[in-house]
Formats: sequence, C-alpha cells, structure tokens
Amino acid sequence: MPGLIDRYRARLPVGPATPIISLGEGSTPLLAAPRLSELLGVDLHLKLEGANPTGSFKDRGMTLALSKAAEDGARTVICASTGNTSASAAAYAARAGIRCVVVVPGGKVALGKLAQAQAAGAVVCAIDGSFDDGLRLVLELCERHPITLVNNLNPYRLEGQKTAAFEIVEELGVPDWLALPVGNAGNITAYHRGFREAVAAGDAAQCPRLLGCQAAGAAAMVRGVDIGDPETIATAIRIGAPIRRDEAVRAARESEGAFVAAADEEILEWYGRVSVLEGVFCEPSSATSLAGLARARADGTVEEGARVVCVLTGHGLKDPETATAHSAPTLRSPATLAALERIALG
Ligand code: AN7
Repeated sequence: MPGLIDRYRARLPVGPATPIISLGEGSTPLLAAPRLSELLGVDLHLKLEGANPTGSFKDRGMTLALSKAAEDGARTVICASTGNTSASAAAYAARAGIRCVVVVPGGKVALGKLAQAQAAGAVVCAIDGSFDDGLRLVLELCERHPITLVNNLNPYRLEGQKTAAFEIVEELGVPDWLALPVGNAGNITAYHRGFREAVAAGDAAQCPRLLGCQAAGAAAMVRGVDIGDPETIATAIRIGAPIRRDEAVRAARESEGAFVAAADEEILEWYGRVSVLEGVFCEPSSATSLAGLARARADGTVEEGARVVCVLTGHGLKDPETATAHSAPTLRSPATLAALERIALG
C-alpha cells in the first residue's frame, strides 16, 4: 500500500513540487468486533489506528505536516504533546532530515511514546507543567523564532487526518455512529471534514453521528468549559483546554452527535475487554471510545443495532506500564515439568 498522500493526492493540499515524507501510513484495518458487538447491542467495527507506522493516528497528519515543512524549507519543527504527537513528529522529522523539538508534561507520558521520540533523535524536553502549559510556551516560541509548529493548529495535520474517514466510507459505507476519544478535539474535527468530503455533495445529513468520548477528569467538551487541572489514567487525553473546541462543537451539532464522559475505571474495564475478547491491544485513551459508547448505549443516545465504528487511536504497546499493572501477573515457576504441568492444565 502507498502512503496516504499517494493514495489521496487529489484530495490533499500537495503539489508536484512537494517532497513526500512518508513512512507508509494510513490504510489501517477496519475490523468487525463480534463479541463486543454482542455485549453492546450494536454492529461494531474497530478502526485500528495503532497499525500506523509509529503506532497512532497522528502519523496521518504528520506525513502532510512534515512534507509541507520540507517544501517550505523548515529547519526545526516543534510540538507540545501528551506523547503520540511527539513520537510521530520525531519519526517524520527524522525521515525528512529536519530537527525536532518536543515538549511533554513531566512524568505524565507513557513510556513507549517517550522512547520513540528519544530513539528518533528528537530533542525531548519534559516540563514541570501540563500539556496545556507546554502548548502555550511552544506557541510563543513559534511567534518569536522561525520554527514550524506541528501541533494540530498546523492546518496540514487535520487535512491528513481526514483520510481515515475516506477509508471507512470506501470499505464499509457510512456508519450510523463514529465514536472516538477526544482531547484537543482535532481528530473529531478532521473526521467531520473527511466524512463531509466523502459523502455526496457534502451533505451533513449523510454523515455519521459523531460521539466524542472523554475521560471524566478531563471532560472539557462535555462540561463546556476548560479544566485547569485535568487528570486521568488516559494520559494521551489529559488535556484541559481543547484547541479545536469550537469546530468540535460544530462537528457534534451538525452530525447530530454528542459528547460523553467515562470514568477511569470504565476506561480500564473496556481497555481490558477489547484485548481479551477481540485480541486488539490499544492504549487506555483509545479504549475511552468504547467506554463512551457503552455509556451512550446505556442512556439510549446510541440506538440498538446501530452500525458503529470505534476509532482505536493508539497501540497498546505505547503504554506497557498500564498494561502490566492492570492484567493478571506473570506466574513464576521452577523449571520442572511437574510444576509447568500444574500450571498448564489449570
Ligand atoms: C491515542 O499526542 O494530543 O482530540 O499530544 O494520543 O485530536 O487531541 C494526543 C491525543 C486520542 C486525542 N487518542 O485526539 C498528543 C495528543 C490518542 C491520542 C487523542 C490523542 P485529539
């Protein structure tokens, strides 16, 4: 499969002179989930965005952002990040031969994501502050210096991310609902744009209803106000001031969708279930889409039998610490047949 710029070139803002910085992103699996479908009373499909090259949906936007940065002759790119954006920016900047600086909230980024940014040779800076603090500082740096911002305020990010909606429509048609985790609300904005471009004449009535799912401790969209001190085990979406709030409100309204919050315990419950029942290992933030869908089923927002696509935004390997802390412990055994027999036969 080609990268997504080659696949969707005609619908993306690239020209013949744009150097294509790609790691073969996009074209991710859309997997039927029969056991979770039965549990939730819907026809559920999972969009496995963890199958992207750096293990998250961020690669869709980053291939375009770095291609345009390279076209513009950028020397340095920068982002604030809860982790996945930094891993993706670092990899695509490495591919482009451009210097990359990432600013992350100290102690609040999953291990795998930090390791990726470090391995790709980015300058990784942990601040004593939140993601929202980091973003404020990075924006100021970009105002003062010739540094290219690759947070989702960079318009090319959303242009790349909208291609996930194209893939879903091509493969499955238009689902009734699309559920996804929401932090900065960039991805929900991108899906809304992508679906409108994919359906006939941009008819909003033909788009899926968008279900924006948040962690209860960082539910700035659900509550309608920014949150000064966001907290959740789903560190990717530990964000208090969504950058794309206004567009996301419009996306939910125009699609007749909704925002919903789920507690950390519910997020962990669905994080475990999707692994054990479907064999799909996603990061905790991604399972927020399932926890939110369960809430929306319980209160009748999502109707029985609806066709739903849940976007699993990041791979489970991103956060090995949460995986090991919330699964059955490894058994220890002497290296003898008798001991192993007892364990294997249960
Ligand atoms: C796995 O990496 O904001 O609502 O700095 O990593 O578009 O912000 C990550 C966000 C969902 C939320 N799922 O998407 C970052 C960052 C995962 C994520 C989101 C993120 P947006």
